[in-house]
Amino acid sequence: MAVKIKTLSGYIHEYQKSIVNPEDFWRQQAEDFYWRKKCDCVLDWNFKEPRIEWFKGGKLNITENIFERQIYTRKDQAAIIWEPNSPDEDSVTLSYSELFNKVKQFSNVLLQNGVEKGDRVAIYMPMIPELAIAMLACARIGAIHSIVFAGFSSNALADRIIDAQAKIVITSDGAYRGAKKIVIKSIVDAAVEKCDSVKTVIVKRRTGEDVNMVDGRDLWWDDLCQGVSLDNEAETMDAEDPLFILYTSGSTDKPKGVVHTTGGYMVFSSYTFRNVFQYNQGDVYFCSADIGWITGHSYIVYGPLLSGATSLMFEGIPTWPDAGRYWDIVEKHKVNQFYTAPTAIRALMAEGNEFVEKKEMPSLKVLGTVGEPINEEAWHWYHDHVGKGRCPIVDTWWQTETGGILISPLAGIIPTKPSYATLPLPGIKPVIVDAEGKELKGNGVEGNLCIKFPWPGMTRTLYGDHKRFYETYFSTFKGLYFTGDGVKRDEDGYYRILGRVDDVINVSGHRMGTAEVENAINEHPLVVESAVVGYPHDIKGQGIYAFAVCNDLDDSADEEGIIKSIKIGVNNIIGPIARPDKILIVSGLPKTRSGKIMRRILRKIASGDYDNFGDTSTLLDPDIVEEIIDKSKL
Ligand code: 7RM
Repeated sequence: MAVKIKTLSGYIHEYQKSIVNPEDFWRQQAEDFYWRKKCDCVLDWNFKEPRIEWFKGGKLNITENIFERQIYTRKDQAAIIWEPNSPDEDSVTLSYSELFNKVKQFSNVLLQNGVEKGDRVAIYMPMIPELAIAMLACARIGAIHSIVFAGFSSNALADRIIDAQAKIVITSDGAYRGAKKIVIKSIVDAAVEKCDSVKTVIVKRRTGEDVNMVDGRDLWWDDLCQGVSLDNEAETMDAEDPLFILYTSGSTDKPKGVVHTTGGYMVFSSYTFRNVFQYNQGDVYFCSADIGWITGHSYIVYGPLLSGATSLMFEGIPTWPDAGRYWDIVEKHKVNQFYTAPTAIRALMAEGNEFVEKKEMPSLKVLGTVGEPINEEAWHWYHDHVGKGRCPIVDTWWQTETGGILISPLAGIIPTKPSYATLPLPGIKPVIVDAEGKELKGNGVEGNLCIKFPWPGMTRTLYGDHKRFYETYFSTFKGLYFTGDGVKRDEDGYYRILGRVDDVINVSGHRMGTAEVENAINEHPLVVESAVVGYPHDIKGQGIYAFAVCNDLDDSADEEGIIKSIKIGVNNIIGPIARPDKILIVSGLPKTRSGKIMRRILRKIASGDYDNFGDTSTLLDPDIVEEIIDKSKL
């Protein structure tokens, strides 16, 4: 493996180099890998169309870089340590050669079932090793995986399958989540009913319950693997061939299929993994995310495995059987780097210190966070109680679209500051612009976070909708990639992410479009219209507050019952992560004369801040605000 940055001056040097000549810098990073054919051109780009191509002409397979390239040195080393939901069940370790065999075998299974290069494969699975095996098998044969987090509803799954026109769905019978057993297969059945593109459903046994297998469509994973060869030659892929699609929420109701391609994503996910976490050979690295989100893609599977790391994958939840589950895992497997979300930290902090105090966790060297801003209190608790004051915290800022970490300390190298993502990684050029798009230079400024130069891990398009890709990220500020986040650069030049500036809210580190939730609420037969905003929530970071206008309600209406049924509706349409924390039934929404909802006012009411609504002169009906305020106080 190429050089890892080891000192602050090393960082400064590499950063300078990467900015002066990004193409040379990334060409060097790409040299770590095995290319069946080297690229003709490191970078070709413009942010106008936009067109972003890295390592054009290069040919490779990402799984060949995980397995064949490393197999002689890492054959018996653990690739994945799988920790099941229940501490009473044995954990499973898959060495690089064992994982390799499983991936090759399942690649053959996919080929035998008619999956071809370029086909889309939807994966809807709990956190079991077969999830990683399925995604790597797709990558090996050149099929494009589209993993859907197994907490989404059948409707949400169907939307994603239809958008990607997936040919096959890979799933499980059920899932364990803490004390609960969850059905998975019947959710897939309900989704697939609406999806003509799906010809085959492959089902891995996990919970062993009875499931309905549709003749001619549904097949058991284990049956399919019986007697199948372990020999498989990886497909040759172009550097810019799509590797996967991952749907994420935006400010409109339809989720966006973020597309990542092969060569650039490979180089970027592994480079950032090694440098941010300062991973050393032999370390055990544990990221508590679900593979259904980008963090799991880049920092449980691809980044770590491309770096020859041992990656721990956990099926369960942090609070079951008790709030010490993570710390038990850290001690049991001697975890060296631990990466989680602020919402998990806050939830565990709320359970008190006794669980964490019982654990010394001497193996821990690095702690990471991702997904949302971390408040100072949670940062200090993490630092003092989990890290015992001796582990640097890497507060990593990035997005589904960025493919990997863009702004973060390098562990132990860049001095940290609570709540700050600190400095950009090499190759990353952040800029802050005001509402008019004017760049705010120098330190001590605050505004919209944009990136002005491409990096290899960035998304190339939205699946099937390049126009929307341009409009979402490149049209707000000409010539810049717009992140949707607000940011402050302090007097030291350190970056602090302030949160979304668009209609996206961040609930427990999960991105939710307010329009998406509104549409789900509006499906309710009594709801005429609704407005959804985020409000500060102690554990979730942001909670979901919905204002719903209902038809024909008289004084005797059962508002409680209506609220409950709206929540159930949202649950069915999107999934439990989108269920509003609070719903207020109101007789109207504060609108401007031109009919725009004044969300600013609703946000203030939702956060319990009733003074100073700013300029309300454009309000059509000021009385409505008074009514909403009164009702929200009840
Ligand atoms: C990796 C991931 C992206 C959004 C992003 C931010 C927020 C992520 C941080 C953060 C403050 C952080 N992808 N975000 N990391 N905010 N500090 N370290 O989360 O696509 O699901 O979400 O999450 O608003 O735009 S994501």
